Amino acid sequence: MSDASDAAPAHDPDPVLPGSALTRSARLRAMLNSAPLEFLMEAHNGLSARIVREAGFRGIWASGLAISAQFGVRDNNEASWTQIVDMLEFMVDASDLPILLDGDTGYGNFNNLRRLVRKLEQRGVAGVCIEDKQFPKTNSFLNGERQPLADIDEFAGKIAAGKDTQRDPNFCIVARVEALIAGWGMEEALRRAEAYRRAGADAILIHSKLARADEIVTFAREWAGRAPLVIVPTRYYSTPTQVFRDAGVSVVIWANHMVRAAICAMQTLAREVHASQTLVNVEDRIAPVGEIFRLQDAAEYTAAEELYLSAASTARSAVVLAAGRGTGLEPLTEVRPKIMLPIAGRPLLRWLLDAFKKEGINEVTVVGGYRAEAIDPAGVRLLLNERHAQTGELVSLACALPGLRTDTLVCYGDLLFRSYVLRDLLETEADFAVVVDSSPPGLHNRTVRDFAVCSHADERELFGRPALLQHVGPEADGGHGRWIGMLYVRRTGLERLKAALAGLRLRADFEQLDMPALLNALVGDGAQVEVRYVHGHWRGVNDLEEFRHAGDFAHGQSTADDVPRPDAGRGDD
Ligand code: SPV
Ligand code: MG
Repeated sequence: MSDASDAAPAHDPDPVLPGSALTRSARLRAMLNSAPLEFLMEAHNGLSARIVREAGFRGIWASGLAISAQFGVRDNNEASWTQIVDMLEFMVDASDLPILLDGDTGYGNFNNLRRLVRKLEQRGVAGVCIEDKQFPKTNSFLNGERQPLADIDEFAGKIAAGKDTQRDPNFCIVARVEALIAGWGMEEALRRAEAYRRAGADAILIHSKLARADEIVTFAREWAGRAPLVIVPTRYYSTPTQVFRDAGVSVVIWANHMVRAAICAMQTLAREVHASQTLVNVEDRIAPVGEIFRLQDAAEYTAAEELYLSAASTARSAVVLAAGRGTGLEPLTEVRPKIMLPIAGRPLLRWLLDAFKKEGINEVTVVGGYRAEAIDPAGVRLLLNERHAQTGELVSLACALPGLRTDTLVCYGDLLFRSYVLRDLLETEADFAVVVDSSPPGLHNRTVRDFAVCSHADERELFGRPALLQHVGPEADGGHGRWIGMLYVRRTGLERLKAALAGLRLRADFEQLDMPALLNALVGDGAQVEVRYVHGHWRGVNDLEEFRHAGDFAHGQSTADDVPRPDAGRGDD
């Protein structure tokens, strides 16, 4: 059987509803056999199948006309039957509704139908409707009266072959009678319908091209409920639906209205955009891109990615803290935050993004605050610490924390550095790692709050013994260097980072706390924070003096060899 769940629950209040434990074929069968009038809506691809389901329909007509039209070909079996079946697979995946395929003539003789039935069952299609014409067919509304009908016995044999082939007892074969369309008259139509019923057809589709439902109603009266009746009121569309109910019809097919609606919408839009050469007039009248994502269930993908991909992921992200105005650069930060200061012709942020990209950090979150509107959002996720004027760095970090899933660099927004500084940091395998500059603190020309006390000093010639951070603070005594404003957190350390931040939140002064407080909390909590020593090769941009030198440094960065010279100190400019 085609669906995984075959058994009907003992008491199903509505066996036709999608999502019920019934298979799709069982639901289609129930629609055909139930007393109330049911409706199938046309769909022609995965997207339209999803839209039909969301509108509340309980079943889908996979129209031959509409599917060939969306391929841009004629309804003359120009699309191959396997192309149709491939499309059905998308439709089955996009919607849990039962699908009745408009299978034309079965794409050949009894043997072609047998293979079709097998393939449809395998793909979860609930049933097929075949019409008593000859392959290759043409649409019934195109010179319908000129079209030759199938031999009645040959067609009955085809139905029997299909019924004998199906494995799922609920798979439905609907026999479509074209005698009225072809002008053979009511008697022939009834004769054929009866022959097809006897051959095993689960329902009869009686087709008419008249603008009134008269011959359908007459047929239904004469037929007298010998098998479920299906109709396609494309031409007699103005007939009140109650007429079909009163006639005892089982299922009405709205056969081509989704593709016609799409054609109309696309023509209007294309003409208008072509004429006006702008999108501004149409944007609000069409589905937002987000609606496409919703219909594609993009959110499920994102969730699955987190579940299955993050463990093996080499993805890296960065959080850039750029909310504060800082002091020392007031004349330059009237209209923009520090991260947008031009350094050698480009905003500081662009230098950072370049450096990140080189190391495969593609997901960058910038937490802005002061003059955040001046931050160029291209290529970054921009978050806002609205209370930046009253709060410290940890409040900004907390804005970005919920979105973090991968290895993450937390970095100040006013940093320039040689690329090896970041590369070496990312090579550490510890959950937490920081960059500490071991060049003499005396060279720093401002009050520094982030001296680093480490387990041991920089042993520049003795590689292999990573130092661990012990404390960061303003006290130079005993310090082994200066933390430059970069913290790398492995994915495996994120929970601990979040816990440390949550712990700090309990402090009354949390809103004023900066990154050193977090580093100290991590260390205090027993986390090993590995130290990567550098000796210069980076710049902060904290005052006019530093700003003036930053341009030269950045220039050197883009042209210089990135390998550090062993004796190069902070004064490498
Ligand atoms: C279809 O939708 O392709 C049909 C119905 O076969 S009709 O076009 O009305 O013949
Ligand atoms: Mg058709």
